[in-house]
Amino acid sequence: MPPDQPSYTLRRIWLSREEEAGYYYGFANEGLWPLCHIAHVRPVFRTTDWEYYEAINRRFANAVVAEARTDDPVVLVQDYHFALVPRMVREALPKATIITFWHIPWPNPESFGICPWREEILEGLLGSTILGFHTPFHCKNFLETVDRYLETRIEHEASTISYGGALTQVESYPISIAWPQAPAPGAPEIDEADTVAGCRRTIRESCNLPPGQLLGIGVDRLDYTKGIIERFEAVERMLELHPEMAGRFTLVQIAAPSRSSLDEYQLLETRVRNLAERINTRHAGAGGAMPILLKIEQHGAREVNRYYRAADVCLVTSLHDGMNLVAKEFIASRDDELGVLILSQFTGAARELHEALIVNPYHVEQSAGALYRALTMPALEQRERMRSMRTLVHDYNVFRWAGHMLLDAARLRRRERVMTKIRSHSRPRLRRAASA
Ligand code: ADQ
Repeated sequence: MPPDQPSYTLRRIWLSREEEAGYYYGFANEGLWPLCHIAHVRPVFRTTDWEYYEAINRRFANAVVAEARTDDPVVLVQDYHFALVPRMVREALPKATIITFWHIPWPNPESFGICPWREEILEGLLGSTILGFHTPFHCKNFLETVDRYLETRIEHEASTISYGGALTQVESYPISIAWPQAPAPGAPEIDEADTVAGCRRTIRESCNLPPGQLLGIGVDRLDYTKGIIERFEAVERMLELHPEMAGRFTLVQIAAPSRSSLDEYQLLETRVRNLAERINTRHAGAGGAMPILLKIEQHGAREVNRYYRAADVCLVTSLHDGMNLVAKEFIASRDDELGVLILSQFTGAARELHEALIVNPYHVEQSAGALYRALTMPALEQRERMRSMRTLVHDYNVFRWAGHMLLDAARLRRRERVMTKIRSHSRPRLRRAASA
């Protein structure tokens, strides 16, 4: 991959329909996903799903072991679909350096304790050399969970867990995005349609909105953790408090269908559609411009970027989110240094993007107030905030994220090699001392 410029090999692992239903939709997405997010959706745990989860984790681990060319490879395991893989790989390749990154939040010990296979999940993850989360808070929750349910030695200062003679380093590595490349000197200018002015014009035209329409944008997978209902309610409340905005403001919500074979997600889609319709009926402006334009479909990255650049405000109102990359993509897209980010305090991104308008999405009045403030914010203040956030996202991009994990892994590998050497030097001396 990629086919036109091959630089790495992708090995695909096949699942049957039943395996996909039990392992992916079942244990991972009806069990672990709601378990780790505080969104008040009950996790569902079924023994059959767990059995599929174990079996599929084993299949992936076996594939990794079969691909290994040395007895100490560096293995990167990603996300909650593979909690058991680190231990399984470790058993076959004891000298491997295994980096695991958990992309979603880690809950507190009480919440995690609901999982009937909590010990197995923890033991699985502790097969890792390094276990990464987005925020120090998720690391702290993990350490406390391990402390509650397993017999281990935890060094809080070093953030390490010693279990069964092996050490796991638990660290925070806030993920980010690839900063957009500036055109190379001499390269053709970007299309007019991709300039901020071009995006503002064409997106409004394609949405049948007047040229001066104030535009909000929401981009999410259609997931109950993303706070789409709460976002629509905030729009409605803002229009009630500021009726002069009716017809002048539209929120374009781009929602990618996700996990739609699960009841909870079908229910959410119906609720989202109905609420948008109700708000549009009640608050349509005199000119006919709707407050909410709902597009339940996957868009290309270039098109999403055009929406970001066309918007006056981007709304990220997740009820809980490991990081949230939409917030960072919006910032990266705004080389004009304008536009306002409204950001939920329950995202990992809120730990870094302090110049966003931070809101509690459960508090509809507060979000409505932030939306009005964003729409009336002077350009000077928008610039100050945007400039500061752009510096941060530019500097802490996804390459830094990967680089930090790899540097830590290299440091631990070096330390392990030195310790092995010291042990092999001191063994003969110990034997001599014993025989003397
Ligand atoms: P997600 O829950 O998927 O990721 P997020 O970080 O926002 O959430 O990433 C979503 C990505 O999908 C973004 O790149 C966005 O542009 C894209 N996207 C969303 N809707 C789209 C649409 N309709 N059309 C096209 N693209 C769309 C999980 C965790 C997050 C964590 C990431 C990365 O839940 O908390 O930030 O992993 O670790």
